[in-house]
Order: sequence, then C-alpha cells, then structure tokens
Amino acid sequence: MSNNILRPEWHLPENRVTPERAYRNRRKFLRELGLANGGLLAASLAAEAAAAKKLYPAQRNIAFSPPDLKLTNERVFTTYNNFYEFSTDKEAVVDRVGKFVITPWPVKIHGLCEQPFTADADELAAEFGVEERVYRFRCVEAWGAVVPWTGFELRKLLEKVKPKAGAKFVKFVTANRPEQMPGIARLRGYPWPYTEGLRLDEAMHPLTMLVTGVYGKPLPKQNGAPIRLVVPWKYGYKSGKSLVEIELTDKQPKTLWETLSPEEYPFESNVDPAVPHPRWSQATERQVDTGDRIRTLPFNGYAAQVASLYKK
Ligand SMILES: Nc1nc2c(c(=O)[nH]1)N[C@H]1C(S)=C(S)[C@@H](COP(=O)(O)O)O[C@H]1N2
Ligand SMILES: [Mo]
Repeated sequence: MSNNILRPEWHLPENRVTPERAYRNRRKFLRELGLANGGLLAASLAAEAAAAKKLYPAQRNIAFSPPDLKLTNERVFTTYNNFYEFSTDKEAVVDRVGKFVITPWPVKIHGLCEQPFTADADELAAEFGVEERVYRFRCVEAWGAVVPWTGFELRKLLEKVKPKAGAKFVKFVTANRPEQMPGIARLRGYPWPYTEGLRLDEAMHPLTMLVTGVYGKPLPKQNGAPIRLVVPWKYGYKSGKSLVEIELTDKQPKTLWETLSPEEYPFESNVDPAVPHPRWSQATERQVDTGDRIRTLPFNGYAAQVASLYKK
C-alpha cells in the first residue's frame, strides 16, 4: 500500500490490478491526501492521464485486421451513436454527454470466479496491454461501419479471475446515472441499467474485445468511454457501452433489449442476413459514412472464426 503511493500510479512495478479492498483504500487515501495536499493529488491524476495517453495510438494487430477493409470516416462514426441513456437521436448523443464523468471508473469483475477484483478502466488497459484491430460493426438497424478499435481480449480478464466450473454466462452491466445521462428519464419504462450478456464460450472467444479506444485515441464518451464491449459477429446492441460490472453467472442474463422485445432482440443475436428482423430485412446494410449499401455477411464476415461455436 504505502509503497504504491510513493511513486506515481503509472509506475506501479507489479501487477496493476489490485484487489478491491486495496483499490478502495488507495483511492480513499489519495482523496484524503488531496484535501491536505491538492498538488500531490493533481500530480498523481496528471500522471495517470499521461499514462493513458501513452497507450494510444496502439499498434495494429494485422492478424485481426483484414487489409481489404476501408475505415469508416472517424467524424461520422463518432457522431452517429446509439446510446439511449443520452438520446434516441443518434446525431444528438454527442451533444448530451457533457455531464458524464468518466474518471475515476472502477469496474467490478465478480460472480462465479475464484479471484474477483475491482480495477479502474485505465488500470485494466495498462495491465492487459492494448492493441488496435479493424473490425466490421453491424447495427441491427441495418447500418454498418468499419472501425479501428483499441483494447484487449476479454478472455484475458476472465482468465485472470478464474471462472468456476458453474459459470456458463457473462453479464455486462453499464452505467446508470440519470443525473449525468439525460436520456434515462425520458425512457422511464426501460429496465435500466442497460444490461447485456454472452455465453462464456462467446466471451472467451479471441474476437471478443474490451475496448478503451477508437481511431487511435481514448474512446469518446458517446462511443462508450471509458470501457465497452465489442463482439463483432453479433448485432451492435450486444456490445454494451460504459461498463461498470462484469459478472460470471450460471444463468442466462436478462438483457435490456430482450426484456423489451424478445422476438426482435433475442439473446444470441448473431448477424445473419438470412433472418429478417420482424420489421425489416437484414440482407443488406448501409455504410454510415458513404451511404453505400452492401450485402451483409453471415456472422458479419466472421463465420470462419465463430461458426463452430454454434454447431449443434
Ligand atoms: N449502454 C449502452 N450500450 C449500448 C447502447 C446503448 O444504448 N446503451 N446501444 C447499443 C447499440 S444498439 C449499438 S449499435 C452500439 C453503438 O455503438 P457506437 O455508438 O459506438 O457506434 O452500442 C450498443 N451499446
Ligand atoms: Mo444497434
């Protein structure tokens, strides 16, 4: 403990992921220190910010970034957002995130595992290391994009907490802060928080990423800062934004969208051009920046990697 705070936080020599109690104590200590000595706290926070900045841009992993994919325009992708906690108007989200506070950001990883812990989003990124991957992204509303995400495989985090034999699913819970998220009060009937889930084998798949950056920079608030999920072979709503909790469980989690409309948004939700949404076709998708309409691919183009997960 005392050893840790003699040096800037980014200089932690050992394991950056701290058990929950130590994490809380350290934050509390820094806060108390801040009251007595604002300068030191500010210096520590500045060091953390510098460490976070150094992670971006991260090196691209070409094995996970098909060379034929052309990136979607950055400005378009970062200003056309589905984030109902702020607005249902995709172009308005970016203007409503001003009050959203993303530091500090403890993420709790718990449930059916041997070694639960809590760590800040930027500590997770530093601990596991980040890389860039260019993935196709497909919203259930029949629009798509090609996005350079920065993050790490969720698998690494799950291996760290050691799932127990009974763990069959992973539940993802996202921030629920009506005072910072003006869209929540406007959708009173929704079962907040926005919750999603995966089977454990889907969560362990190397394509499944925890993302902390995009386009070579830290994730903007409207795209799910400071940490979100990305599951490229599933419709976009499976990729919860601004995660606060990751729980291993033996029961299939109740998701927000499945609770609202199970026929339209079932738990599995793999991208499949052959299965129309009850209200529209899924055969094609509009690229958000160019407006081009392209054919949607089974598993969003990732069939070779993931189809075996679904062989009965
Ligand atoms: N917390 C939260 N996560 C969310 C959503 C949301 O409304 N709230 N929308 C989902 C949907 S429908 C999509 S398509 C993607 C959009 O991510 P993007 O804005 O980065 O493109 O986020 C998903 N994750
Ligand atoms: Mo979506």
